[in-house]
Amino acid sequence: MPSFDALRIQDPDIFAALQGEMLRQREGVELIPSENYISAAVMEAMGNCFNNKYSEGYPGKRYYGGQQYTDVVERLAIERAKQLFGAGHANVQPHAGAPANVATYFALMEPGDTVLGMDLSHGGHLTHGHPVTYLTKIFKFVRYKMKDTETGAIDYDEMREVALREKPKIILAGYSAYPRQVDFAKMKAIADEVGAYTMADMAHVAGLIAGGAARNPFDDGFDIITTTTHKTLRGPRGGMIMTRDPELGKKMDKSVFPGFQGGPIMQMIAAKAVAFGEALEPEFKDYAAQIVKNAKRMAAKFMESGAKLVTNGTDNHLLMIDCVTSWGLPGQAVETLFDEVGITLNKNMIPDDPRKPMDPSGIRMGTPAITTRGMKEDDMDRLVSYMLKAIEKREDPSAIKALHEEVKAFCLQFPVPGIAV
Ligand code: DSN
Repeated sequence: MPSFDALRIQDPDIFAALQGEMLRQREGVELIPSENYISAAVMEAMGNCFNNKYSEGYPGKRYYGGQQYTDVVERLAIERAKQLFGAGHANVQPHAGAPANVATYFALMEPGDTVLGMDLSHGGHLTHGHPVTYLTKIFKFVRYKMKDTETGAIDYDEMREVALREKPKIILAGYSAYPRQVDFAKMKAIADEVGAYTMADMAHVAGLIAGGAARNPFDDGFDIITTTTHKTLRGPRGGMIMTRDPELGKKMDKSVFPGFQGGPIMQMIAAKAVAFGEALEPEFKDYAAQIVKNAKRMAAKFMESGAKLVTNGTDNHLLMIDCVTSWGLPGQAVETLFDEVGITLNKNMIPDDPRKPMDPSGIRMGTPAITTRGMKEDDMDRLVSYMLKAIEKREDPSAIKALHEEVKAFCLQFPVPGIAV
């Protein structure tokens, strides 16, 4: 674990902020479903002299000398990623999930071409064609949705109709606020009918796939998987693109570099390799399974209390609560209230939300980070009771303060990997 001795002496302001963040992470409950805690080994791999090296190109074919060790780490990251996901080709250089998606779009499409992805209020992501992104100036994005928000079933008939009409180049699966499993085989059949590529942005569930707790889109014939590496996969912040098709692999490599990015961030690639090594260990399967058990238990407890969950439950790591229907409060009010008791989650749009993205009706929460800390089903009961108590006592400042102390004492029983304060 880094000692931070040099930082403490040289830059006390930054050290103080870092120390504050370490305490915040230890004393609070992290329920943002896209966050997690990395191990000490991953942390060490991402803060070191690999930062000093330029390595444009790929192992064995670089534009700069001195690549004896960078090639070792990038090759290891690639090989481990391929093994984890059953991929034939992996590009581990994308700096984050958005660049991985953008590079994939440019590898497969010409300006003006169409992507068919999930409606954004039904769980799609900004990079799946939100009008605020530059992507929509270049490509056309059309939508499918859930047929039934009570079950989360996707409307595959509508998807097929839109695909036949719009002739998309890419049919896109993968979501940042969707609690259910997807029928990749159905999507692949529709894509084959219209000659589209299939792309799965698996950022949220990559760790579940790697750990065998969610279906791998490659097993249903998907062409491309993109992902971040820092969510359920529990690695450093970063992105990755994988395929089983060697020709598509060449296109992806060209698109990432030189098409879109410059020098790879080699210390993050080293950290990706370490995280993938951890995910190949048998314990990772237990972790992935426990994430889902914890989320299901949390969902069941909320529903028992009368809260309204989007899709009435979950199959993965996250749940979405309609706060307006459940408690007569908008998502922002609930996010702020839970912050006051040391429970962090995020406000979120619910399907066809009548409210605005900055003031939506719902919240989104998930179990990856708390599962990494070692929490199990009984602890979910405890957390749900804290959240319901916060709602009940929201007008009583002393009760909220006392609850915050209780949450803190509870959290301190669960060590955070990579943080010693
Ligand atoms: N920001 C991520 C999330 O929270 O889901 C997606 O990029």
